[in-house]
Amino acid sequence: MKQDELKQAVARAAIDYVPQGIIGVGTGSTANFFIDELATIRGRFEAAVASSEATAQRLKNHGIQVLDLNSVGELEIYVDGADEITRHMHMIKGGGGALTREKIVAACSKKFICLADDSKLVEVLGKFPLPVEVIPMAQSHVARELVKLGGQPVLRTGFTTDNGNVILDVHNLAITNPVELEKQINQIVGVVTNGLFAQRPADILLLGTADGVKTMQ
Ligand code: ABF
Repeated sequence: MKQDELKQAVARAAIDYVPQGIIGVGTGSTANFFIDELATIRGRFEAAVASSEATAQRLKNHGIQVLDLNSVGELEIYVDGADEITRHMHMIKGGGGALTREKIVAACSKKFICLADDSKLVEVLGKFPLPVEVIPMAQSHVARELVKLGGQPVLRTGFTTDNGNVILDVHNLAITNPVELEKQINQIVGVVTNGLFAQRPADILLLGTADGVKTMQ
């Protein structure tokens, strides 16, 4: 099966988890498949909260109401993809640059449902460069601090986040303790968020494989 077919299969499987109320919706190509599936059950749920401008636009294009996070209470579910995920449900996210809003919406949700094809399941996180969103004036400072942690930060050129910040993609990190590293990087002054989702891991992983969708929790 092609990767897109696996993404589509997990997106379809995620529909079973959609509650009647308001849904948190992620960003990226897998999340886009999910948005397209949501469009087929419009009316079965109330509205959505988007983790990026791109997601908000795609939802609206399908006629799905998009609400501001500050106008709603806790969400039942947040559905999003990942760049890497382990069996412990720790993830690297942010390849699409939406990590900060993704982490915020995930934090406001009772359940995080991660959609991934099986190429994303890894033993140890870090082969995918870890995205770190940084306030522009702190870019050099944060880069030096990331080098001290053993990484090789590379500025994502020509890219500005929805929040007006820059992204440093950190290569060559051996992420053996994701919970600790997530905290350490967040303590660097000038860092807005890093793409480790370990302190608040996924609750359910819908994994697309050649043998069908596997549910892990
Ligand atoms: C979002 O989309 C991001 O956190 C992650 O970087 C990316 C995954 O992209 P795709 O679904 O296109 O592989 O989930």
